[in-house]
Amino acid sequence: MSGLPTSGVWHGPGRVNLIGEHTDYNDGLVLPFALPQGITAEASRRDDGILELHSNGQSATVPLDGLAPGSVQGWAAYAAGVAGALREAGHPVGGATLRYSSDVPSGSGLSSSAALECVTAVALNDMYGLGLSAKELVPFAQRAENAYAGVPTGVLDQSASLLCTAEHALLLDVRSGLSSQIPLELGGFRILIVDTRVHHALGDGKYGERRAECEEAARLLGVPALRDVRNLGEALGRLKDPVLRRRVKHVVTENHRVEATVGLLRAGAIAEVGALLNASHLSLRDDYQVSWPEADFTVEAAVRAGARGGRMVGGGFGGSVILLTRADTLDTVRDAVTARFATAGRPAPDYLVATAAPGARRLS
Ligand code: GAF
Repeated sequence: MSGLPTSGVWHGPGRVNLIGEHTDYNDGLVLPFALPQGITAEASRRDDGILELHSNGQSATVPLDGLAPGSVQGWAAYAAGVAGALREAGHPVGGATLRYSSDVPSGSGLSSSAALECVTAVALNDMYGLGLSAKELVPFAQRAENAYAGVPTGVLDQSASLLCTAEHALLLDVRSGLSSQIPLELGGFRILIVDTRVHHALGDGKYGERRAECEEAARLLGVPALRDVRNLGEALGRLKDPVLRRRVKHVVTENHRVEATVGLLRAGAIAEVGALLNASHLSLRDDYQVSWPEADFTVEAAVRAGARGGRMVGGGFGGSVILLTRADTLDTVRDAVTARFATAGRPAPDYLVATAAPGARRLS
């Protein structure tokens, strides 16, 4: 145990996905970046086999013996699940006390759950000297979410929280697991996050329904995943179900939009990314059908007020929108969106100017 930190402070960031939505579980491409906002854990190791978790005035005491999928409920399952997944794989994780504090709102589509998993993963990895790399921690955080919390997500959020670096977006090819860091040079532009304050939950069935539709379409097309569709026109011609045709169209075109965005970022052409964000939003609204009214009118009002583009982020049915806008039109765009919410009789949204921050790590 010598040389290992037995206590300290760790941080797991939330994320926004610049583009590449609902592509991860189709073996495709995603392009997220980590936010400075996230979950911080004050943690200390203890050797009595107990995980003691504290967050937001709530506490959970989890005996590690007997920890299994389904044995812990609610928010604590996301954290305890990481310890459970590590132990299942034979990693010698004993007890710990973790006190979490968060500045990323839950249900806002900014991945507070992945932040919770990933801060727990890095803290346990360091305190127990497991020697796992950030990339090696990703499947444990994902298993916590899928098996222990029972939410059937892909790997986007955990990869973003663990693998992102400051001032870069992470281009991840989910099938190969290969990733590259793409400089996110905004120049005179800003990315504004609009939390529409419509609560989103991935466990409510609609997310799982989309996944099942994609799997069914891939099966009918005879490909391992929708990532493998080479000729969209031909694939659409072979599918009879109009719903499945829409889902396929979104996934195939969204993967291309990720590649196009990366090309534009590499060319220093951030302004041109706006059109791809708009196209992604329309595809998520009309073909994937996961948008919600507040997201739609946010993008419309922002573009009318001068934003270059915008789109809903995350699983959908609530959460946040990102807008790409010139720094000198930020206030105009924000005011136009706020006014649009008032016209619709909705409570004003919350705003955050996004910057690309480092992934999960020890702070002290
Ligand atoms: C949620 C999921 F957790 C991700 O895995 C991803 O599928 C995303 O929705 C949609 O792109 O954030």
